[in-house]
Amino acid sequence: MNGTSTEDQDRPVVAVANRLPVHHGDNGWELSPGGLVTALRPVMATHPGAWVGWDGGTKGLPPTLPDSGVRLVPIGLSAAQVRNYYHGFANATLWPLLHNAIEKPRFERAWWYAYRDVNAIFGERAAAALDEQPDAIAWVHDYQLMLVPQLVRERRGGQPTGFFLHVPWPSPDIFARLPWREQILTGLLGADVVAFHTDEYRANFLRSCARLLRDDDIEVRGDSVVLPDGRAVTTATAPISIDAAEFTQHAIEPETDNDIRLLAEQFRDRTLLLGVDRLDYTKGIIERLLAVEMLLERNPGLRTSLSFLQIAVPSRDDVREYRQLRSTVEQHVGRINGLYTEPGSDVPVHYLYRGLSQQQLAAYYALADALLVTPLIDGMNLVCKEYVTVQNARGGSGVLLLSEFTGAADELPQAVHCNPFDVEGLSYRIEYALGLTADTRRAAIGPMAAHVRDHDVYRWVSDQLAEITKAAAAVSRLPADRAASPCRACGGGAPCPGHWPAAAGRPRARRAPGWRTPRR
Ligand code: ADQ
Repeated sequence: MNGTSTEDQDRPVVAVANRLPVHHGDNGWELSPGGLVTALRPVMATHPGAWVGWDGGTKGLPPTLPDSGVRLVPIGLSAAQVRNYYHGFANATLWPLLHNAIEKPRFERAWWYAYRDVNAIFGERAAAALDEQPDAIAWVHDYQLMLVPQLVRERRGGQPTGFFLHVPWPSPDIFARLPWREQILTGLLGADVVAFHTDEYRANFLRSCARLLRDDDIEVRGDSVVLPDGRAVTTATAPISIDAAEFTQHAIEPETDNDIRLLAEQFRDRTLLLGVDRLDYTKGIIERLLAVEMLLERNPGLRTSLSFLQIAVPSRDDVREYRQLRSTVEQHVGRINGLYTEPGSDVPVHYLYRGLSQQQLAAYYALADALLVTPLIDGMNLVCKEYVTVQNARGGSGVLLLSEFTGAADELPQAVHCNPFDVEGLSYRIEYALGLTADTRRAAIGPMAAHVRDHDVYRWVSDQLAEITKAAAAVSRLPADRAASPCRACGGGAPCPGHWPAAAGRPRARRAPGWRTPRR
């Protein structure tokens, strides 16, 4: 695979991600829910190494991940760092910016300084963990840590390093709004491979580099970014996936049968529509509720024969926009039920504000006649992959309504695609989906589940690690003075991302034939 040996595939991995994947639950230390954890858990099982991340303020963390030999490297942050780096720059600046500025990003210099400082701590701890496992691959994750690849390169020249972005990369016009845009790009270009869920995000990133680093001798050649020292950073499209075998197992275990029986009793004689999301303004939960409201308004008969259940996992309630979202969702649920509950009948909208186990989710997925995945923008969306897997495992005939603004829409063309910005249109799409015959729905679920099974998270991991190893090997074949990336502005020594954008008077790199600088 990609010219890499099995030995390369077995190298340990030092994962660097904002949060350590554990929390203290009812049964002691447990793995936390969430997209990134869901994705990385299998990596750590097959490539034991270390996981570097914020301890979330919890004390007494175990030294290793529950049920595995993966070493946990906890990073403690002060209250001010959490406020400014995490709630501020990560979640109120970068998150909205990278999601097409769907909420207005806030730009605060103090937040940026905190982001830089905290990334420096992560870079330092990651490098120390790598010093202990010199044959490991460094794999840095997500928008909270975009300066870390270059920081690791400064400390450990030649270190094979990958970066994966779990969220979208917007068009250069939007990314260019960020006052610290060059520093972010330069930080990422410390990696050997920078990977995205879709071709579109990757192309947006390349266009951002071409537009914003054009005065810095940085050239975009095909899918690579060539730095002034000749090192090429590979970009990759790698749609993330789920552990399909595990969800198939959850779908058929006796506990799930039991849960399904109880739920079937609760929703007896009702068609069940389901939404499962982190409570986030990108997920289109409000638009979904409004579409359900229109559906009930148009079809009085559905008020006693249809239930919509929204399961929302609490998220980022330290950020103003998230607190507002929660209260808006709850207002809509109350209003719709106030308007459309028939006397003596159950409410049409049910709302759970909590996390559930994968097995519990599987029961809901199995019972739901339709899953409504309606993000306004979503890097990938794993929930839809979980749903088709469970439905298929149980021979179900559920239907998937999927926003065309998710990364998953590229991979699941058999879903009923929808535009959540068109709320009325969305309500008609739901009606259309519910009107499909069971045979038509099964004919769609089958190929989608097969695609997810054949492109599961294990394949994603092994492809990514192979890509990183291959790209790093190509860099190591460069002449030593070029592979080390000495900073010309500082006059040699370690590479220095701070100086790329600022450096002046360096010789211009020759542009590749046919390469044109995009207009600003
Ligand atoms: P998220 O925005 O967190 O992830 P998503 O891909 O939907 O979104 O993953 C959510 C995960 O959390 C799923 O595995 C789901 O089962 C779980 N989950 C959701 N609601 C839950 C609940 N109430 N209880 C328990 N578990 C729940 C980010 C990006 C996504 C990208 C992932 C992975 O925003 O676009 O798909 O990373 O890269």
